[in-house]
Amino acid sequence: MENKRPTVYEECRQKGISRRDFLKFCTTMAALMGLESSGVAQVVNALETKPRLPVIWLHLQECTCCTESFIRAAHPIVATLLLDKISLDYTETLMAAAGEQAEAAKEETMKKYYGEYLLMIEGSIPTKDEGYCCVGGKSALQITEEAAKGAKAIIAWGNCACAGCVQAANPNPTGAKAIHKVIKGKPIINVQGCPPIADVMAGVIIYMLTFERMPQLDGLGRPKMFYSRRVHDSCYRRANFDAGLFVESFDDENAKHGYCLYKVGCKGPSTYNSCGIIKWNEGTSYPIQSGHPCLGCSEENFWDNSPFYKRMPDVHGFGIEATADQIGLALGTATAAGIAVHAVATNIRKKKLIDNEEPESTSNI
Ligand code: SF4
Ligand code: SF3
Ligand code: F3S
Repeated sequence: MENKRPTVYEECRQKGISRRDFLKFCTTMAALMGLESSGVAQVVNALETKPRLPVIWLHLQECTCCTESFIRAAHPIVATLLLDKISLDYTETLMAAAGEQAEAAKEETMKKYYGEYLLMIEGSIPTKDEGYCCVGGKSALQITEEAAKGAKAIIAWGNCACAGCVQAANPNPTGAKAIHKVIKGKPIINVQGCPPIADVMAGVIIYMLTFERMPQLDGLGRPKMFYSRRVHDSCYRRANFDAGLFVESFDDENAKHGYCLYKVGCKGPSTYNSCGIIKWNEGTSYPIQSGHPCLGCSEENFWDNSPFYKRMPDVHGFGIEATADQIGLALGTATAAGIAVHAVATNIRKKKLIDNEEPESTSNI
């Protein structure tokens, strides 16, 4: 019989969070998830009536950037609320316990909440040698398999856990693999980005708590509510792209004017993420707004796909490379044709992703 645990709202109140701030938080979260106004009531109701989710957060081969992002969540109470309320029953970075005590806390959570806890994983699994990334005498693979057994669902944080990130870059010396390549038979959500946006991370957790099911995922396992649009589609420099106004080098006049960064390597046209909409650091900015091209950090193999500061090579399915030159020379038909090709190619690619969506992606967990 489950002990009577306080609801998220009760815990908020105990922490001194006002009803007003609590409601504001619920509204923000519902808006981020793209819910209708009735969705706000569902979020409020869930947080008022349900206890926090038990969580085990594993750190495998990674740099901790996802944790860093998460604890800097935009809404002032997100970090407090989630860090306390989802209860990081086990996370090597943030928990006070260490060594055997920490291992004992993990064992206890796995036993006590068997079948109920969310397993959050930051980092890739090295498969070349068991000695890489050992914790408490166990290999990363062993640790993950053990923790996955009793997990209700797995959230893979960041490009490391979703696709291997920098460790998997050629020549991938540790044989780094994404979680979904190794763990089978469990629902896995890939929350992509290097790191993912804090509010996106929070939104996924709140969604799971509210609806008790997996969010809809795209063909790469990413929640559609945050990854269905290209960075290019919400980019405030897009008008410059369309007008053929490009930065040619980082110190030129065009850069000062805030022209499009496509020619200096921007991967926005092939990258699905919410950066242009949600942004970072309390909605302050994101790479492109800081004058830096999108590196495509929410896509698989982004370290190897192409050099960061060179315009995209002939990425399969995209037809804009040649057009970028033509646009500058002759606006008009070339531009229109290029953009049309671009749009069609992108839609085809996106359609494929949607068609490939795994059936269990909307299932209850
Ligand atoms: Fe924005 Fe990059 Fe697209 Fe240019 S190429 S409009 S900078 S996303
Ligand atoms: Fe990884 Fe790219 Fe940082 Fe989140 S996601 S740990 S490197
Ligand atoms: Fe990553 Fe591009 Fe956003 S580099 S943070 S997906 S703008």
